[in-house]
Amino acid sequence: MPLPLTAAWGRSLREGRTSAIFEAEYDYLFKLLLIGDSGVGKSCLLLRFTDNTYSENCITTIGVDFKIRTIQLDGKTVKLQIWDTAGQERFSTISSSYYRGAHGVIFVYDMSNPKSYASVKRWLKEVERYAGDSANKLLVGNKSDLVSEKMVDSVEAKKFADSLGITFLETSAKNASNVEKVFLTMATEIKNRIRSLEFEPRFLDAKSSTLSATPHCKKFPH
Ligand SMILES: Nc1nc2c(ncn2[C@@H]2O[C@H](COP(=O)(O)OP(=O)(O)O)[C@@H](O)[C@H]2O)c(=O)[nH]1
Ligand SMILES: [Mg+2]
Repeated sequence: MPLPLTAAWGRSLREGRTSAIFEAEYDYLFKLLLIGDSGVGKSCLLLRFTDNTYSENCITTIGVDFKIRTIQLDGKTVKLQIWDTAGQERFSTISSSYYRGAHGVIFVYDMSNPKSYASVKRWLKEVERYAGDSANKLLVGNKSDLVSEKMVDSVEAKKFADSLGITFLETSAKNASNVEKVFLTMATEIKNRIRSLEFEPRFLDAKSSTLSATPHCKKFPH
């Protein structure tokens, strides 16, 4: 019966569980977060990546926690579960459960808005507090199409990202520039981190509690 099955799948995904029936669908499931000030374009980036659409009013999150897109990476099927806020960032009241179990966090600022760039430091602290320091991070300067309104220097942002040891990319959800690259880079970096853990059995043991908190990152051994 396709309908009840689909409903059950949606419910179990929402509850952070996956039905055994569906496990064969992918090799990896990564939980990614989009974080940053309100208005920087998080929802538009998500919609561009998952639906390849853009509108001036990208409110994706009414009643929806996340969107999914499955990609292929080095012959593996990687399911990206990408969480977007429902606008709570306006009030700095993102629930700690939003961060839980995240494999990767994408920090977004608006290149035409220096305040949103300054806020990244605050969002970094939030993430370190709630998601732990094991999640991969990536810095994104969005709205690169607004060339004449650019207020945040790319060299400065790149230096900041380098100081954190993370990748920096400039995107435009509007004209789709670099949007694929952001998510593919993030997925590749997470996959590489997880693979390096697999080759370090002692480290795996020591970190077993961290790994068990993220049960979906790897469904099948190679
Ligand atoms: N010019 C331009 N505007 C954008 C871009 N991405 C988002 N916007 C606009 O910025 C506003 C806020 O976008 P939204 O995705 O809702 O931001 P969020 O609050 O971070 O989710 C909307 O009016 C979008 O149309 C972009 O790449 N270029
Ligand atoms: Mg939004």
